[in-house]
Amino acid sequence: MIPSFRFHISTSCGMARTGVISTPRGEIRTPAFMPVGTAGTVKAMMPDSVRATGADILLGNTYHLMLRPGAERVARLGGLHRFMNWERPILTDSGGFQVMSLSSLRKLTEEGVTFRSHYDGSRHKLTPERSMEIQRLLGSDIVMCFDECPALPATEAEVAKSMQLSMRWAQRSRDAFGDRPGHALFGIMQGGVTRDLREESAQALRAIGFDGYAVGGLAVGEGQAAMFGVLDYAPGFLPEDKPRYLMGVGKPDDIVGAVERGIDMMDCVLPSRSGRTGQGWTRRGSVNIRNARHADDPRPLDEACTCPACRNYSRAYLHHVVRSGEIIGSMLLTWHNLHYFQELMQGLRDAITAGRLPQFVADFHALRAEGDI
Ligand code: PRF
Ligand code: ZN
Repeated sequence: MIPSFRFHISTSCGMARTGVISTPRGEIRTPAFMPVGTAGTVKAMMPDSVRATGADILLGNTYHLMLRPGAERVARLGGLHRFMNWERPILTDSGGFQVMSLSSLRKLTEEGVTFRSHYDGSRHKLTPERSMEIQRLLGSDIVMCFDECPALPATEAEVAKSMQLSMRWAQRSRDAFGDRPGHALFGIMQGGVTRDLREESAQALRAIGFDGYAVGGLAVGEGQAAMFGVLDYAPGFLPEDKPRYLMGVGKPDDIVGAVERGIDMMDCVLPSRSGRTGQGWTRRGSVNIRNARHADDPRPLDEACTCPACRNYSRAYLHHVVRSGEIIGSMLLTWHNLHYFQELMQGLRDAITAGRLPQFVADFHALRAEGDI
């Protein structure tokens, strides 16, 4: 008997909730932050180190892995978990969003999307059916529906048309996914910043029925106020007893605001990508370690942080290795950033459990307002 995919909410505090998603590959504590392992690696980190930061689940990408090294090859090599040496849960994005942002010569039809690879210009096609097949070949634990995230700015009519296409693709994704015990399929809500379109999208997804529901189409340039505006109502359109995943978000203050509004899962390249350019995220905001003011500073990036970068190295050292383009600079800052993001999630979970989320949020903003040391 394969253990099933389940979501248990232990405590709610306003719209916010904390709980656990159980999968055959382990538990995911929610609210959860998923580090991005696009191409079968969280860049500059070993899997054990990613785990040591507190991550329960990683995100992988259909688009990148289908192009290189290829989904069939990964399957022959035992699946993505074994391939990248990460035995815990993996969520894979479905490819449509990455096709739109990365590839060239895209052609969108009712059937799906054809495009040229951003690596070598080769021609490829993605449909809901092929996306489900690729995510199955990879061995993904949480599979995302194939959707379209409209490029902004777009008119309301364009957003409506795109959302309705995504809902037809959601039904095709559901049909192609079939019944796979222990694996989950998440629907993706679209509809831009229009309340009626968000509600229509949620209704369509609920009628199909999914193991979890994502809020897509946000953090695409609308700004935090508009995003929070949508998050003030959108989670309420979704089933209360299923995980809600906000795709591609975000900065620490976006995460806190999303959790307050009922989001259970998030992913973002920010902590890893910005770590590779020398940007560190702390309780006091962000720090550019390349700045000359750090060159002689013997203090750690964050004196309260217990990550290896902060326990063992000075700002002066981090400044030196990042400026010198040394690989360890990327490694240490990525580790610190992921550690900080996971500590923030643990703080949110603890605050919800203790019924003191409003105080936690107030303290979070107060410390950031003070700024870096
Ligand atoms: N759809 C999918 N992946 C995504 C998004 C989306 O709308 C976003 C939007 N922020 C990020 N990643 N499939
Ligand atoms: Zn640290």
